Amino acid sequence: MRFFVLSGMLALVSLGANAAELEVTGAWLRLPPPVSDTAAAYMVLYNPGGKPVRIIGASSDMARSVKMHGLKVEGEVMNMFELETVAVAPHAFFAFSAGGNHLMLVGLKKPLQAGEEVNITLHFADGSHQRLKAIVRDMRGRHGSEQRYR
Ligand SMILES: [Cu+2]
Repeated sequence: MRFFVLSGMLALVSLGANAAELEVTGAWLRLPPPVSDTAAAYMVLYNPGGKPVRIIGASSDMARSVKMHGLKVEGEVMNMFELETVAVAPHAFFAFSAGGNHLMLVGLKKPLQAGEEVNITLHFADGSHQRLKAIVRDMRGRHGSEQRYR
């Protein structure tokens, strides 16, 4: 009997190790203007595993929903479009970055403060998920390329 309990526990441990997991660096959220209830989040993801990791969505306790967006230029206008899934290849990076793909927190539940950390959860196709923290940065007054997308 004791043997069965032990082997059950080992199975649980190995399941956890097999779940999709990404290395997250530099996760941040742009402090939105006070009138806005959306905020863009950026980060670099690395897949250290041997299988592709497919992100099928994201969520946050701070927002009604979190979308994955891409950007494309149409004429002189920069338009966002929704990404259904994002696949991170084995041993490859994927960047959500200013001026490119990003996460979009929609329906912020309260005003964000610079320096605050916001929980974001990535949801994977294998049913697992991963929590991360993004720090809120106030970029007002800085003239970078990303200013154009407001
Ligand atoms: Cu967006």
